[in-house]
Amino acid sequence: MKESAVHTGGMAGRGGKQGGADADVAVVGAGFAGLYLAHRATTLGLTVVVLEAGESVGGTWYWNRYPGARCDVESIDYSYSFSEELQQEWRWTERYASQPEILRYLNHVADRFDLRRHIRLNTRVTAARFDEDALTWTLTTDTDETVTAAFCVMATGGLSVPNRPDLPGLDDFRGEWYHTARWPAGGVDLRGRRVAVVGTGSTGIQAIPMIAREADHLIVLQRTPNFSVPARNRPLSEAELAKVKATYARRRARGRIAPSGVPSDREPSPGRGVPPERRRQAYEAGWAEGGASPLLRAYSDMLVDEEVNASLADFVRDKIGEIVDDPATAAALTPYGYPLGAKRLCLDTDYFATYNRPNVELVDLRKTPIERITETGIQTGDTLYETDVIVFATGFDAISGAVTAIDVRGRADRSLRDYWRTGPRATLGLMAAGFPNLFLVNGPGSPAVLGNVLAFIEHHVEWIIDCIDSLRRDGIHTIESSEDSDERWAVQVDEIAAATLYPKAESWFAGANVPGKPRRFLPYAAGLHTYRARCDDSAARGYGADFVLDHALSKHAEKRP
Ligand code: NA7
Repeated sequence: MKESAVHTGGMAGRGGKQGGADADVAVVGAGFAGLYLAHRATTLGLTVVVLEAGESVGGTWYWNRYPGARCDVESIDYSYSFSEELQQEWRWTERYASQPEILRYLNHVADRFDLRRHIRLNTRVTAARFDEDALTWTLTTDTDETVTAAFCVMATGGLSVPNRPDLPGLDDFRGEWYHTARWPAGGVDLRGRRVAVVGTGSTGIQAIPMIAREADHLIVLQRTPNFSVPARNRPLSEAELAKVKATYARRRARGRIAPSGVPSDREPSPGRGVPPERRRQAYEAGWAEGGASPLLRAYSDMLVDEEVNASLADFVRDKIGEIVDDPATAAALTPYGYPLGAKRLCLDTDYFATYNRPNVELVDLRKTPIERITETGIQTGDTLYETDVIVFATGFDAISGAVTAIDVRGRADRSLRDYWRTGPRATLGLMAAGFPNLFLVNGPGSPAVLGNVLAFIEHHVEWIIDCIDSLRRDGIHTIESSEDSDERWAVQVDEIAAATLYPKAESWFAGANVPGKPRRFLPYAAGLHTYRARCDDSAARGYGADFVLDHALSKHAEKRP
């Protein structure tokens, strides 16, 4: 064990059943969640070890350095709220911060709260195994080191395992290819080169305008057209920031109980029954303001009422037709067949206008799918698109993928991969049956990705660490869910989703983007406010209503000399 597990009087340092462990809490991942877990745990006197595969802290924001990468929730909200000092001293320069700025922020947080001493970089966790005698987790790394801890928290990120299409011939390609989520740190010089981008989700839509400016020629291979609205990104003025900071705590408090985790000044009313002309005015205002919330929250029934949703979808389709010069290209870019917002609504800067550039070409894969990669390019039907560089903006094995990438073994050697083979499930999105003391951050069955992930992360971290602290004080050694409660929660998550328009799209929210992944709608769609109340209620009732607590063991431990 290196210096990172500093024994300062937590469970591990106290002796007792789990006393031989290296730390009280082992955390996998040093992104937004992992950093806050380390801070929160050590503040309560717990010892913590954070294991991070990257060579820097940052998680998703370390790996996703593709051109144009930035957040799609405003930075004043897409940032930690737990420290008033931090939010007062940090200065975001743009409405939506770019990846380098977010990474600088996370490094600042690591330094400011002295977190680096708990973090081991360049260390990928490959396995986690629960020892039923010692009641500890043993994490094994790709460097063959082990770390033991009473609790294990998977802060592995909902969007961290790249989805790489299994295309025949890729190994024969003589050019270069990259996945956007593994973009080289030094960047890629695309000047004077022919580039092909596969994928038009949020990532492709951010990257394509930037790549088009640099590359000699750009081919975009699109399978499903996406709804995208202007971000209207811009620099933040001192006056604007001062105004936010004067009442930051209140803004954050509103965000914590907002359905999407994004604070809002007004409570929307239903759009059903509102005359088309009035709706259009509201959409024009939202389009001019920029961002997802002004449009998605124009009406309270936007994601439940098909007719209201269709009115916004038509509005965005018309905008695409107005922006894109060539009618055939505009038609190919226009999304149909699923509700707006049922896949994550994309934000862009000049995405559709990019197709008016003479060096940009759109290929509609719905007409002719990719057949194979050749030595010189991408073959679709009769056409070979020759290219020097292929960029895969093909998304992630989302929400559950980073957890199942690790060989997690619980009681009686139960495998989490096997348990989730018929669909990922976890009580409150926090714990899966048979895996005592193993917590998931933003796991399946939590709001996960349906809004401001930062608000979701902070809630989970606080709930998890408060839970561990409470068990410690009560002398309870294990907490776990049961298969019944996992299934009950998953059914509730399904029922909530079924009352919305979300299931009407084939999306990564339901695992539809990864071949072979079981289809189950993974995020809890009733909003952070409802979810938070449900989790808080569980804690207030001593966790026992949802989880099994090992009182018996703690009594046994008390009798020991
Ligand atoms: P997404 O939203 O999953 O988008 C991936 C894109 O790649 C999407 O257009 C896919 O088309 C396309 N794709 C995936 N596999 C293939 C294959 N085999 N062939 C052709 N096209 C393919 O991922 P993003 O990275 O853009 O965004 C993920 C989240 O990150 C985003 O919501 C933000 O929250 C941040 P499809 O739609 O499946 O037909």
